[in-house]
Amino acid sequence: MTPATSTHCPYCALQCAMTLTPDVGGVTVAGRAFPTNRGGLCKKGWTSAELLSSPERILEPMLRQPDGTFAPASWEEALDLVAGRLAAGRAEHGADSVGVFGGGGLTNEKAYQLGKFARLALGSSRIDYNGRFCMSSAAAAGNRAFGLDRGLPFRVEDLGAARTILILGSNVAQTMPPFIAHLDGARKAGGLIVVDPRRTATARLTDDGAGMHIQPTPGSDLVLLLGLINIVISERLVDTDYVARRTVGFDALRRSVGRWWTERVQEHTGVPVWQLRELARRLAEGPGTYILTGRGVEQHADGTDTATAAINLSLILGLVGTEHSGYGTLTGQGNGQGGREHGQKCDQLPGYRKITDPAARAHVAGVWGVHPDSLPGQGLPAVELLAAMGEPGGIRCLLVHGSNVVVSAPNADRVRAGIAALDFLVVCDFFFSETAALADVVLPVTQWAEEEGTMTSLEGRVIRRRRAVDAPAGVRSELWIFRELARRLDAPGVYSANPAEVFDELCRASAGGTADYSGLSYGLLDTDEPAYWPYPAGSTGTPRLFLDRFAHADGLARIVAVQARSTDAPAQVGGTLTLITGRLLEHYQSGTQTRRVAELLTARPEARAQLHPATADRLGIADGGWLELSSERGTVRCRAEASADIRADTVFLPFHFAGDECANLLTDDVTDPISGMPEFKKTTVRVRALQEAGARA
Ligand SMILES: Nc1nc2c(c(=O)[nH]1)N[C@H]1C(S)=C(S)[C@@H](COP(=O)(O)OP(=O)(O)OC[C@H]3O[C@@H](n4cnc5c(=O)[nH]c(N)nc54)[C@H](O)[C@@H]3O)O[C@H]1N2
Ligand SMILES: Nc1nc2c(c(=O)[nH]1)N[C@H]1C(S)=C(S)[C@@H](COP(=O)(O)OP(=O)(O)OC[C@H]3O[C@@H](n4cnc5c(=O)[nH]c(N)nc54)[C@H](O)[C@@H]3O)O[C@H]1N2
Ligand code: SF4
Ligand SMILES: [Mo]
Repeated sequence: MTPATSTHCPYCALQCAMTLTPDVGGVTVAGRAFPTNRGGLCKKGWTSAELLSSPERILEPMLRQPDGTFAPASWEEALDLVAGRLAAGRAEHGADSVGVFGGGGLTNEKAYQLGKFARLALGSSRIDYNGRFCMSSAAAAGNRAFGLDRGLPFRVEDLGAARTILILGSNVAQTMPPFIAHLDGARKAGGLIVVDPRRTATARLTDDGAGMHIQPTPGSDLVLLLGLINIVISERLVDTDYVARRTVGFDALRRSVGRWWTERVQEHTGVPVWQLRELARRLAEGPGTYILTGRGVEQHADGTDTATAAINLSLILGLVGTEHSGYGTLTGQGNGQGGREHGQKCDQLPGYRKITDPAARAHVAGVWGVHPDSLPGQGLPAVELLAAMGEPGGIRCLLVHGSNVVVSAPNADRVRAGIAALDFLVVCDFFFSETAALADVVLPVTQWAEEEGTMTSLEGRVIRRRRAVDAPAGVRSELWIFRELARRLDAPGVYSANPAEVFDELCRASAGGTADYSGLSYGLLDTDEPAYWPYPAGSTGTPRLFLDRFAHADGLARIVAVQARSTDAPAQVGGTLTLITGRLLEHYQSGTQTRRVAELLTARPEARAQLHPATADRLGIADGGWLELSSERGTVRCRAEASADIRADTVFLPFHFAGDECANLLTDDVTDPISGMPEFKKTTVRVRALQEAGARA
């Protein structure tokens, strides 16, 4: 009998533990006991192994032909072509004409090697990744306040003992289903509070006992939080001892929130005054209070300030860095946490170091065996990187590893136009994603169960993802591809294709940095002992952060007073609504993977725009009927789903679909000035009914 392999799910940051057992019919998936999932998996996890043997899998390098079709090629031929074109592009237009786009699904080893490959082998500063769309606002806020960004600075299990949990803009019941078991304690105590413009599956969990669902206008969370801070201060609910001992900046905060009196907050957010007061009172009841944020409040042009306001509220209540309370953000992608630590961000070197810091450059250059001056400087954040495609002095060649940007980046039409203007696009993927379909070269890579690696979960725990099956003969690991390309490019430095060796190097490169992994090794991780970073050599890791001090030099947290910039809610007149975009249980991200799983596609074959029955009636749109949404950027046509679960001024569209149904045809590429996060969660759209015949004409 083939032995079972203990590993983790390929998808989200909960990194549910699973066992994979190969047999004649394929690979059997079973849930495995682990603190985050307690043996549970969601539908995506259960069906994940089907993709290993998908008939749509790319099994050979594919080269675009003069007639526009793809033809298979040998690895020699494909790699020679890619290296030749990259070298020529660099020689003619400079190293920064080559861009690299990474992903938060890559293992730590791949993310690390991608950053090194971009800086050393290509000599380009222009690398960034899809985590810019995902975690950047919360990460920026965490760095600013605490001096360190680890999504949850405590263990997921700690939530079990909470009496009150405030979830701001996250639908965990659909985005991380096994996570909701950790909310049981708060639910039983009547203390689960969910803030979401939609009555989601997560909001419904507040129905037990005395939980609360608060349904604000989209994008008004910053005002809501400023109002709550004002109540906490004026009703003397502040933990003054904690604020004095552990923070700086309270006075400026107090001065800044005075104008957000409750009636004014009600007017801007639509949240009644009584709910605001009740919410503030409950949060201050402690101990056992946690505040969690998700993409709903972070994916806005003021996302960093909104996350900062949530942190300020947590700090004045004395929640952060204690054994029984906390603040955290729910990281999304499988390696969303590790993916933001090892150097695929444009401003970053491994160990969560700043690329502009001379000491960091010297350390990392030492590990890489090059002179610090040979490392490029800071590059462009993701949205700017994509906008630079085809621009003068911009990107002419692009390598994509682990993202489907023509579906998932904002202002999709502009991204498509940018790609069309490139000289050369290389995509590494397992499938012809909508982005791979536009490439000049597609390099087929190994899937999660076919390679060794490590991932860092939403709680900062480094885990081993183990190989369970052999890869098909024609595909290669990304580490192998980096090595082969680096060799062809005569690159300085060593590029091992062995994940354990790359991990050892990553650990050395991270030593002394914020995200220090230097005490870790495959040997240690193979014991499955919990390993939370920072894990410096000689330590046993850090399950709970900030218990004694924050990561700023003086050990104190920064309360940073922030203001709401635009407080005018868009006018809801005629057919104008506020579009919010997000997720369905069955699909993952741009859908490249889950739209290829029959069970998931059958359950959710298409995008449906969720809108309130009263709004649908007013606009003459039938439940299940066709409608058109249009913004200044583009137009989407899809069917309607009438539901009283959404505010009447709001429409929701999932972003998992392509073609006419691609939500990002509508979104704008305006970004948060601090984090570079696009505004996925607030777009003004006009909505109108379509005759069925006209829909697809
Ligand atoms: N099924 C599934 N699970 C996933 C993923 C997936 O694609 N599919 N992706 C993973 C990844 S990468 C991520 S980042 C996470 C994301 O996980 P979540 O943050 O839970 O996901 P979203 O659906 O993007 O947004 C959450 C909620 O925000 C609400 N929202 C929208 N606008 C606002 C607003 O202005 N204010 C407030 N308060 N709420 C608002 C939406 O109604 C939505 O219910 O999920 C991870 N898990
Ligand atoms: N409108 C709207 N847009 C959004 C969001 C939203 O809420 N609303 N959410 C944003 C968020 S939070 C995120 S995280 C992004 C995600 O969106 P994307 O960045 O597009 O992420 P995926 O769809 O997971 O794309 C991963 C691609 O890489 C492939 N892949 C998976 N693993 C690997 C690997 O190890 N190596 C390589 N080479 N390829 C791999 C998959 O097959 C897939 O084609 O979308 C963002 N876009
Ligand atoms: S919750 Fe996330 S990690 Fe767990 S099975 Fe589902 S997709 Fe996989
Ligand atoms: Mo994400």
